[in-house]
Amino acid sequence: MEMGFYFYILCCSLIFFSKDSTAIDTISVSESLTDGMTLVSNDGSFALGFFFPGSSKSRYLGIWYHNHPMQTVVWVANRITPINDSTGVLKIRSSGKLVLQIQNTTAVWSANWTATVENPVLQLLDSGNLVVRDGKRYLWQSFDYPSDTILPGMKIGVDLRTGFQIRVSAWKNWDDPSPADLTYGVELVEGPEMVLRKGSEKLYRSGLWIGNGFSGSQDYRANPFFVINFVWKKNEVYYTFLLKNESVTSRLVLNQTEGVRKRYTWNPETQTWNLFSMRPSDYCDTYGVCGPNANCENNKFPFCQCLTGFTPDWSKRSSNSSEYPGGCIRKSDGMDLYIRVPASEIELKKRANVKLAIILATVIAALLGILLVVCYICRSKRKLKAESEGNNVNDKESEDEDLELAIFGRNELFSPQQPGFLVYNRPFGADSSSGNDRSSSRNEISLSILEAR
Ligand SMILES: *[C@@H]1O[C@H](CO)[C@@H](O)[C@H](O)[C@H]1NC(C)=O
Ligand SMILES: *[C@@H]1O[C@H](CO)[C@@H](O)[C@H](O)[C@H]1NC(C)=O
Ligand SMILES: *[C@@H]1O[C@H](CO)[C@@H](O)[C@H](O)[C@H]1NC(C)=O
Ligand SMILES: *[C@@H]1O[C@H](CO)[C@@H](O)[C@H](O)[C@H]1NC(C)=O
Ligand SMILES: *[C@@H]1O[C@H](CO)[C@@H](O)[C@H](O)[C@H]1NC(C)=O
Ligand SMILES: CC(=O)N[C@H]1CO[C@H](CO)[C@@H](O)[C@@H]1O
Repeated sequence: MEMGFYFYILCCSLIFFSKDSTAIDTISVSESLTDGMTLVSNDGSFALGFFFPGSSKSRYLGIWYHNHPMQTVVWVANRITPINDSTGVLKIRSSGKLVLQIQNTTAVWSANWTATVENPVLQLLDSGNLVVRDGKRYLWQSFDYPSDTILPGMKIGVDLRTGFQIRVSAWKNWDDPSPADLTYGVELVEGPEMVLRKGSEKLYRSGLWIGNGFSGSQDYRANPFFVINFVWKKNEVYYTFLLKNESVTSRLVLNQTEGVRKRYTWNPETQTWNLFSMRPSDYCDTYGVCGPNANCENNKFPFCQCLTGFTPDWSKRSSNSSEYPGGCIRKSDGMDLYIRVPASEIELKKRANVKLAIILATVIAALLGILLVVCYICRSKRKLKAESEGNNVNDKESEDEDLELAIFGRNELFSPQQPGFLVYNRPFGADSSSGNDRSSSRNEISLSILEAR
């Protein structure tokens, strides 16, 4: 009986204390939010109020997690206009305009729009989104003007009709929330992807979206905390993420000092943030770190490995290190073998002359055989020559790769005037019809098979 009574008292007091009796999540036109007051979202997740960042004496209006032991600010209104005293007041005008004033007059920050409004209110939602709404219509939301943090449900992207971009930008430092040059957002250049920039320099790119993750960060796919979504529609392209379990929240934040984008997940048991991921996470995540024609491989040393057939470009070596040259260039020795087949024409006339196709196949096989023999002889000669000159010939692997058989489906050569086959052999430099991507000093044997008209 007594136990029951105490249990009842305990429950009542828990309910009483857990519901902050003064907590409000909405202010209307006649009300205001002064320094010292907070607006708390309905479920108690987030608070809006004035705060001092780090050891700074300046005050800012911001949003932070309400129930966390340490204040983690996720949004700042007056990022570039700090307030020096405690006279800051946030008001919503009858026009719907949001103003942050000091000393009753000077506006240090405002948010406005052109739509006409009837009864606007300011509300802090459970998601951490501060909205001005007129009935059910949202006129303005802080999620459209993020600071350094991406919260679940926030859309980071581009409105393709207006060009309006939503990007996050890091705080200058722990004491100063003004925007630094480290930014993160969607970029559309090579297909939409997430790009982290320091000024104009690309530090990290996610790779393209491949349905359930980005090609550059596949480790995200099967995590227990959140799902990432990347939406590319006619009108908009954006990145967002949603929580799998609301009590295990997650946030993405930029850090200017470290030049990284970090993801944290909340640990409700220890009441601390756990670092989930960091980009760039290692040497190879840094965009373009190896220069052209090279792969970055974290488990190799040096990290930068030239593609097969390429050699380090020592002329562009970084002044810092001999290990990571400024990319790779094509090896100057070697030989390519190309067989150009006007496949479309063969396809078109197949019905007309099946016999010819059979003959062609036979002839191709025969020519291939001859060419292989020729190549073998050439290579043997080259080897002999190299050996006699004392050159390094133990590069067996790349030599094997040099014997490429590339069959081109398009006819880049002149149109045949009469039936027959044409085989010709000439130095690479003499051919202007060859693809520009093959600019090298290699010799090229082109074999063109032309068909009867
Ligand atoms: C706060 O003080 C700094 C330095 O004294 C000044 O530059 C700045 O304009 C002041 N800000 C406001 C909002 O008065
Ligand atoms: C601010 O202005 C209002 C009306 O203009 C006035 O009633 C109020 O006393 C002023 N407050 C301060 C602190 O000056
Ligand atoms: C960025 O990281 C540094 C080093 O870990 C830390 O001291 C600093 O507080 C971080 N900056 C912000 C704005 O959190
Ligand atoms: C959500 O996380 C909390 C805390 O870790 C856990 O107690 C709860 O069971 C989880 N809920 C679901 C549906 O997984
Ligand atoms: C050279 O190395 C130093 C120290 O490792 C680093 O701070 C600097 O940014 C590097 N410079 C270049 C051009 O890579
Ligand atoms: C966010 C926004 O649109 N702010 C505008 C509010 O109105 C003032 C004055 O008309 C503009 O200067 C702001 O750019």
